[in-house]
Formats: sequence, C-alpha cells, structure tokens
Amino acid sequence: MSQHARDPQMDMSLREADPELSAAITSEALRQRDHIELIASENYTSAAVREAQGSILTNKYAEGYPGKRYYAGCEFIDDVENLARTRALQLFAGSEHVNVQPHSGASANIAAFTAAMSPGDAFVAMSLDQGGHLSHGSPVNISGKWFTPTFYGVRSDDGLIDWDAVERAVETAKPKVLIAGASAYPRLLDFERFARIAHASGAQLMVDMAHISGIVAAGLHPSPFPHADLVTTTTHKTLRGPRGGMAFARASAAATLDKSVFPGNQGGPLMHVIAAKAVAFKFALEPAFRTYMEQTLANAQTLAGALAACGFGVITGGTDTHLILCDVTPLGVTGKEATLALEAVGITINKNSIPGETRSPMVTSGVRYGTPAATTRGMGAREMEKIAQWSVDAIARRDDPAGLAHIAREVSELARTFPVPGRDATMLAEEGSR
Ligand code: DSN
Repeated sequence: MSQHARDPQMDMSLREADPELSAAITSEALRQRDHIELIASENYTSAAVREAQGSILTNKYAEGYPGKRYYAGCEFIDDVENLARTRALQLFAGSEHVNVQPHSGASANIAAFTAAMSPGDAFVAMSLDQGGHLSHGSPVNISGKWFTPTFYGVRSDDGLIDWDAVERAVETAKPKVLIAGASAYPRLLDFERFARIAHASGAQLMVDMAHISGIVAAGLHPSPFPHADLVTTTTHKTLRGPRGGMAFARASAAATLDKSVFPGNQGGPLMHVIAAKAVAFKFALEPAFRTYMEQTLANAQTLAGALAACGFGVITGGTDTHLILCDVTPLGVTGKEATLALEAVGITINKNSIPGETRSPMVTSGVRYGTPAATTRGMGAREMEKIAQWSVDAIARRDDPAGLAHIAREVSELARTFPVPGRDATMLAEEGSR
C-alpha cells in the first residue's frame, strides 16, 4: 500500500469542518423561516433542485457542448446537459435552440449581445430607472460601456410602455438590437409589437424574460416565441430553479450563440447548476406548476388591491404579473424608509424607482413587491391582505420600536406556519433555534 494520509476534513460535514460558515447558513435558514419574502425576483428552490445543485457534478470540467467536449469523461455530463436542453425547449413552445450554460441572467445577456453585435454597435432598451435592467445598457455595466444604448421608458401619466418613445428611439438610433424585458414592469409585454418595430428597421428583437419566464412557461403571459430572435432568462425567479441563466436563439443562429457563450464569454459550465436547471424544468412542465403560477398571479392581484386600499399608490393601478410597483409618497415616506420599516417587521421587499422619479436610486419614491416566493410557501389571499395591513402599520409605526416588535412577532408567527420547502431547510432552522 502506498496510500498517503488523506485529509480527514474531506469527509466531514460542513458543520464539523467549518462551524463558522455553517453558523451563517443556519442563521439564514432562520431568517428565511421567520420572514415573509416579497422580493419579486426571489423564490425558494425545491429540495430536489438543491440536491442536484449540491451534487458531485461540481467535480467535472466539461468545456464545450454535448458530444463535443474538450475533456474526457463527459458521457454522463452530456446526459445531464441534454436533459436540460430538451426540457427547456419543451417548456417554451416555438423555441428552436437553447444554451443552458450561462452562469446568470447578466451572463446570458452579454452572450446574446456579443452574438448579435460588435463593440460600439447601437441598441435600444428600457432605461433602468423606468423599469429596465442594469445589464441593458447602464453606464456602469459592460452592456453600456462596450455598446451604445438609446433608451425608451414608460409614460409618466399611466406607467405603461411609451410606444412612441420605442419607435422614436429605433428610428434615431438605427440599432442592431431592440430589447424588450424589464425588472419592474407589472403589465403584459406585447412582444409581437416589439418585433414589428425591430424588424421594420432591420434590428433583431432580444427579449429578456427573466422575471416572467415561469409565467410564460405556464402559458399565462404571451410568449416571446416566435417573435424574438434572441431570448434570455434567469432560472431562479418565477421558474423556481437554481440561480443561473439560459439563452435561446433561432436555429439559424444556434452556432453563433453557442460560440458566444463558450468560448466567447465563459469557460467550463457549472454542470451541477445545469443539472438543477433540468430538475426545475421537469417540475415546470407539470400541471402543478401552472397551478402555482395561477396562484402567484392571483396573490399579486389581491396584494395590489389591498395595498391600494391601504393608501399605497399602485403604479398602473394593478398588475398582470407577479410584481407590484408602488408609490409610497402618499404614505409620507420614501422607498428607502418604507423598505427599512418593513424589514424591521420581517417583510422583505426592495425600494424601487417609479415613473417620473425625482429621488436617487438609493432613496427612491417607490417599492416593489412580488408574490412568487410567498406563494411557493403556500400563502394565499388571506395572507396577502395581512401583508398589506402589516406594511401600512409598520410604516406608520416606523419610529416606535415596541410597535414594530409587536408586528414582527405576528409576521414570524404566520411565516412559521408556511415552512420553507425541503426537510433540509426545516432541520437547519430547528438546529438554529436550539
Ligand atoms: N436583481 C434582479 C431583480 O431584482 O429584478 C434582476 O436581476
């Protein structure tokens, strides 16, 4: 025997090997159990998704694509990636080619950009302060540094897409790409109309459906397919998968997109994450997922109505999706103050700019709510009504620590009756309460 002394830590549990890090995860499990999560871009993964994501697949390098890898030993890895690809295409009828390797939504976007444009090229997108996304041309992001954006926004009177501004921007900028997609727009996006405008001027339409991909998969939001030339998404929002991204292209542009992802923008794929994406897509293909999405949208409508009744200024008067954008200035606070008051009682939302915003992005006049995560835990109309009431009460009592503590107790009592999915999450939280 010539076996050397193997590091005993390699077989230990996380708790044994790294108590400090393990304690931070346990604290987060407690936070997740006791708080109500209403950040529109967040969700809870299933136990099966987390099992795949935490699996031994992380041990393997697999640069390239199924059947064309740079390293040996990829036969089972190919099965994993093929499952993810087949299921993604099944999930979105009319899609022709998918790349499941992007590490995130922003990575999927930059891959789509470099597939369709060269540095300096012009594109048109919704501006960040009107509901767009950082990776759609913000001057602090590579999309705005390497390419040349022109922005459209929403109308300040009703908060809806300003189609005249979209057409004007396309006419003047003569872009290579028009982007449709937002991170704070509560209404349906008319992809057919976006495509007409893009194609009439010779531009490609790129849809970033990160926020709504679960709703599209369930058939409850119009699909970007077949209108869009490129479609990107995250996999962890309404789709309820692992943190990650993916990108779709027409069959004729498949090789260009694949080259843009690897070797253009990324190295080895995260095969454990791709496996977890495959699991999430399997779940999303089942009827239970449509029921979940229907409930998510119903909850958003109930919450929007209840918030309006409590004095929030609900932008566009409601929502067609999972998210609600509110002006909180009628309640006498900024977005920052409202978010802090809600955080103090265990209701997690984010401050958000609103159409016609006059405050900085760090302060804002608005907040954004979203129902995917709370709905995953099983919350319904009754809980949405309570959340609206607690929200307005927390804002009113923001300078009263005893009042906030009282609401926080009620919030955590309710939250605990809706466990976070997975026995692992429950066990961690139980350990943390001991
Ligand atoms: N951070 C996400 C959101 O909250 O909308 C977008 O990437």
